[in-house]
Amino acid sequence: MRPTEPLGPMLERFRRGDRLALSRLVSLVARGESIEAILAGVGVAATPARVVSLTGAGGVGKSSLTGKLIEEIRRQGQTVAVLACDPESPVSGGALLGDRFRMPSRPEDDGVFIRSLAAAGGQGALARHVEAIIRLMEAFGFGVVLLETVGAGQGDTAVHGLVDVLVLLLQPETGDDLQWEKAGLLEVADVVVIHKADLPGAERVEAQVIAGFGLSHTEPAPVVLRASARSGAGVKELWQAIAARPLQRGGRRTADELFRLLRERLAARFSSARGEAALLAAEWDAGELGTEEALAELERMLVETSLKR
Ligand SMILES: Nc1nc2c(ncn2[C@@H]2O[C@H](COP(=O)(O)OP(=O)(O)OP(=O)(O)O)[C@@H](O)[C@H]2O)c(=O)[nH]1
Ligand SMILES: [Mg+2]
Repeated sequence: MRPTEPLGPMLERFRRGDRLALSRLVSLVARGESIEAILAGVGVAATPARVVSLTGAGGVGKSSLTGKLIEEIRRQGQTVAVLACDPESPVSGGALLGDRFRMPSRPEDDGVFIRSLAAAGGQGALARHVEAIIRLMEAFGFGVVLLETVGAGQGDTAVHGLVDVLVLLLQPETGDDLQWEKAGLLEVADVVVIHKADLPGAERVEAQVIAGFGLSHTEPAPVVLRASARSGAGVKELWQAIAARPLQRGGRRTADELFRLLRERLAARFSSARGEAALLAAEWDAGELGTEEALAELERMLVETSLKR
């Protein structure tokens, strides 16, 4: 094993604003090492950062738009840390190649810090590390933390609980509107961006999204706007919309969101169930047991196991 630098001096350098120390601490946290000791050492930020997630399907333009947002945020005189959270992609040298290409990396600008994170140890682990890494960024003094996340996975749901403003990116003509609705993301988004607005069909998607919101009554109402990283249109407006949201860590909450999480958890528990539940499922599968009967029985098991705890 590589000899590791002692934590004490590294924390000291972090507190003096040394970016190399910041980078090293991020690596330590991402590997899950002594998170508590590190966080105790960096302390709590005097001013909380505005933590924003950009979420959307692969290829919707999250990295490109993040690049544009970085420029806008810097124009407004604020500093920004970007964390690209990608549970799937292989990591090379601590950076996802694709993201490096599309985001401006500007070593000369101390106001920008870009880092890609992968999920060693699963998505739940990623979310836990991201929470700690956000705290590192805040303690270092960044005014804005942008998270790029891929969307509807369970790990992402956990990440959403860590942000103040959730931005959902959709694009014209891919038919993913339904997917987002199913994932409950449209409901929890603070800002919905119809991205690649230079392509045909953006207005139609925007109208659909707005019509969908007509049915819900969340406060404050989500913002829907069109933007294009390619032309730069809408980027300023997007940042204004993000900056105008109240700082609310954990973001918009709805009862539906909670029930959706419960459904996910139950599905996971039962899909790995052994014994009684698995037997029951097999009987249902074989047609020996009706659906109502099977559900009632599962419900009974659930209540019994929770009473036993
Ligand atoms: N027409 C158009 N294409 C865009 C725009 N922004 C990005 N693209 C293209 O969309 C593709 C994906 O862009 P990325 O920024 O990598 O998208 P991403 O969501 O970060 O992708 P992943 O990180 O792989 O999930 C690239 O080929 C971009 O050139 C835009 O505003 N208009
Ligand atoms: Mg990307």
